[in-house]
Amino acid sequence: MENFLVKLHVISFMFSIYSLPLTLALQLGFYSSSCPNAENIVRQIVQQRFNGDRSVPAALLRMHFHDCFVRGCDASILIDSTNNNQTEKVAGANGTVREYTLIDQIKAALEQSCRQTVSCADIITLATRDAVALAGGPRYNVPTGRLDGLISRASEVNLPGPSSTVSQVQQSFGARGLSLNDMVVLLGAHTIGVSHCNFFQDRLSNFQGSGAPDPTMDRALANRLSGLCGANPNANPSTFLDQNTSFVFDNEFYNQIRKNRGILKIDQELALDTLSARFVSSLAGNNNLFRQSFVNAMIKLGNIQGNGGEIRRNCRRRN
Ligand code: HEM
Ligand SMILES: *[C@@H]1O[C@H](CO)[C@@H](O)[C@H](O)[C@H]1NC(C)=O
Ligand SMILES: *[C@@H]1O[C@H](CO)[C@@H](O)[C@H](O)[C@H]1NC(C)=O
Ligand SMILES: CC(=O)N[C@H]1CO[C@H](CO)[C@@H](O)[C@@H]1O
Repeated sequence: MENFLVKLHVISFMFSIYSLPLTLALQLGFYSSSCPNAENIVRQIVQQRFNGDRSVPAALLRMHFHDCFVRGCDASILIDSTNNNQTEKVAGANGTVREYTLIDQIKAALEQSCRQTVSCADIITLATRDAVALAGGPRYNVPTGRLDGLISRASEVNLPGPSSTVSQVQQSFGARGLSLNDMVVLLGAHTIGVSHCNFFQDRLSNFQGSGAPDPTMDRALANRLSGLCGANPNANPSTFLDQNTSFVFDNEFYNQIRKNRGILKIDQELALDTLSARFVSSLAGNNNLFRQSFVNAMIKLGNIQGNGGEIRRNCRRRN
């Protein structure tokens, strides 16, 4: 197996010289013969962890997004920094990505059952899929067969920020094969989880030097957040991205932003920018549309190809 993967990597390197991507097509049930229990093992451990902490689905969704947007879905986000390497994990945007130890725990269980067979990139993908269902979102089948990347560099983390415009974010998603519709749907992941004050504090007072809060934020919400963030600025507190059904994976996020109750500037802009407003309004009125579109968009997100070359034994470092 190891030799096979080394050869694949060499072939993939040769191809990359001619800049032809080596496409290893992902498939449903990739591990059904090599590790028949793989998907069950992942699901059980995610379920256990979820039973103790309902915020786990949000953590995994964000991890999956951050992984796939940098070098494709190749678990590059999991590599620990060393003295020589500042890896993706330590880039500012990744500072609050969490649940790395859950991935370690799943990996350890899989290594026990099927040595060096299931990639860390697939673990993130499967665990995220299971977590979405646990939060009340759709259940879906997701293709597997990803390889783990050999490279992880903090300097390559180039994710859109919370103050990006809809058009900037559209470009960033477009560069990865995701449409404007996919983008609006994927940002619906903000129906669960939290943001820390540092990502939205600029909206609460003296927004863009105006001496007042961001006029696109509901006044009562701005006052409340100002109290929250101002009371203990050093602690950088957090608040729910969906202020209504904060733990439920539903389309309520879209209704909230239509009521000027978006927390991040980019979330609020989705409802206001003419590029995205019509998508927001149809998603706000139709939870089934959101669920179905989310599945399609997640599969596209998960298909962003890395150029991974191995199955890591430990998700935190190359073999
Ligand atoms: C323009 C694109 C996006 C921007 C600028 C953005 C920005 C952010 C920011 C600033 C936070 C707060 C992090 C913290 O304070 O800990 C956050 C949280 C989150 N993001 Fe995004 N995000 C984007 C797209 C996405 C996508 C595509 C997904 C998943 C499909 C996603 C899933 C999440 C989740 C679930 C959380 C909550 C994390 C937690 O509770 O730990 N985001 N995002
Ligand atoms: C770490 O740095 C070395 C040399 O700077 C490089 O060869 C190696 O690929 C890096 N490792 C990762 C995981 O990026
Ligand atoms: C919260 O969401 C429910 C539906 O899930 C809705 O009926 C209600 O109006 C919402 N409340 C607020 C304050 O937005
Ligand atoms: C967990 C982690 O590595 N956090 C880092 C995120 O990025 C900031 C800024 O680069 C660092 O200070 C954190 O240590």
